[in-house]
Amino acid sequence: MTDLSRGCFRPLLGLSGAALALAVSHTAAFAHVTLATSQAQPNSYYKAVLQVPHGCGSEATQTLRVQIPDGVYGVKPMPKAGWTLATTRGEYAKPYQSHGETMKEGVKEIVWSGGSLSSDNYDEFVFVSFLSGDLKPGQAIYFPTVQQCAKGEARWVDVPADQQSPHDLKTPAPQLRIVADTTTAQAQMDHSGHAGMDMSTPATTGNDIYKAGDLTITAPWTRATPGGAKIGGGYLKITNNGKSVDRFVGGSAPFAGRVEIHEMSMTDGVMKMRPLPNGLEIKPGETVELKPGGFHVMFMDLKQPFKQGDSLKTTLEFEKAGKVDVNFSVNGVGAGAGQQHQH
Ligand SMILES: [Cu+2]
Repeated sequence: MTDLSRGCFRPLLGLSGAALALAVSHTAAFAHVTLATSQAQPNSYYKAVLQVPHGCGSEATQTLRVQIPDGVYGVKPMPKAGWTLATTRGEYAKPYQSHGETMKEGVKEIVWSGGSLSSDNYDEFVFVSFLSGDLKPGQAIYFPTVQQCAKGEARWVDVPADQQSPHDLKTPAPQLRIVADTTTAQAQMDHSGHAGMDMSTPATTGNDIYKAGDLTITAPWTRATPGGAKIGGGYLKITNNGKSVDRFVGGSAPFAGRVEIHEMSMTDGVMKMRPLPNGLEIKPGETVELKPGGFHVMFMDLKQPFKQGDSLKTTLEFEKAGKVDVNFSVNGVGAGAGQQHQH
């Protein structure tokens, strides 16, 4: 990856009016670069699809640059055939936690260059990201974007001032509205497995019952994983019908690199999750429920997406009852959904 900040790279923002004037053609107002999905929840994955409907006036677009705002983490751009992909990394305004690691820096700008997108054609430029839990519903964040052509450029970098609508701007930056409602954002790249605050019973679950020694395992289920999600949560009930303590210690699955047992809990007002290295105790006569917002099976490094309606064979492992094969039924993306948590 090229470090653009050391080359002839010029920051996107704070540009002079002269270049801006050059950029705007009479068709500009109808040729905004926008995000295909303009709403998303905090604390969730977001797949950004930048829609480019027009060149700089009649010129073909040769370069597209987009700047990543604060609160957008772990950005991974999608390469495009015929275009060279480069990123500039930088420090995050606020570090974030991912799988027990503190991430202090990441991609702050993406550049697709060396292509030629005719002004008569339309194309999309894609990246995936994670939206901070600090983003507030109602808030808008902006992804300033610049199209560069053989002659001139179009700078979609304007951010509305208070009370101003983006429609008042000549060259508005692509906008993402942060929303609270699950249903609005559900079609997007939702965190695949984790629901946080909402302890409600999921809409649908599997109905299978499995026996392993003194244990009864009921209704393993998971959710469809949209987009490129690499993790998924698994939920089930385990009843110990025996006289001694057993322990759910782990498992394996052909579709996942690792299978862990996690716990989600509230710490200082923030939903956090942690692996349980010693597994999960199941006392005699007790039923332990693994559910969104609490204990869960964590499928990591997924090798394939989970598709609704699929049944995913997984081997669960218990200290005393040993190994048992179960099937996790895959429900919809939003099944049992609540607040998403950061992974
Ligand atoms: Cu987890």
